[in-house]
Amino acid sequence: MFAKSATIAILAVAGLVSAAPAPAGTRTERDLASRTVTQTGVTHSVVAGRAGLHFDPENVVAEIGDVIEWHYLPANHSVVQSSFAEPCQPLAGDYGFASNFQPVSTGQSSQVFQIVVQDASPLWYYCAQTKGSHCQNGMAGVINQNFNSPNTLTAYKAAAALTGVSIPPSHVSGSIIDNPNPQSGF
Ligand SMILES: *[C@@H]1O[C@H](CO)[C@@H](O)[C@H](O)[C@H]1NC(C)=O
Ligand SMILES: [Cu+2]
Repeated sequence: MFAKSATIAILAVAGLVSAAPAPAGTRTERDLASRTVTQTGVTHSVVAGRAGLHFDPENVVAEIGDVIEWHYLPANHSVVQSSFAEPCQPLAGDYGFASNFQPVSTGQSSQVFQIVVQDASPLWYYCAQTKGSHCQNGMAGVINQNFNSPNTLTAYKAAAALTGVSIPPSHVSGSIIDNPNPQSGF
């Protein structure tokens, strides 16, 4: 966890630095829409690739306005939003959040991926790495699972295991920024 002042500084950077410029006509505004929710100053860190093909923690409970920040361990993971019903593929219309692939040989990635939680509905996501079938092998996570619903992360993973191959997103949506603490261990 970061000191509150550090988190605010990160958010300031996140607001200014968007992902790589996209060609006209592609959709990149989603993270900018985060400015319409009041940010809480709370950041939840998730580590991709800790303990194998796994997000840690894979189940996060967050408030609207919280930041979710993914760090990446070796070897080459990503974070892509999907629906519950269709695991291992981007949200229909491809408008969910999506990071790029972050190849890492040792330590953790020099960049992190951030989104701001916009509403209280569950956010399902997976790693789109096809080499090694990460999503099919359980590399998936959820933010704000409804614990009274049969739509559990366990059920998502079971359905994911039955998909043939993961589908990558067509573009990045969210904030990719320099890792605020690349030397921190996980
Ligand atoms: C990371 O994985 C992606 C998707 O499989 C691939 O296109 C890319 O070449 C990989 N990068 C490295 C450095 O292995
Ligand atoms: Cu992965």
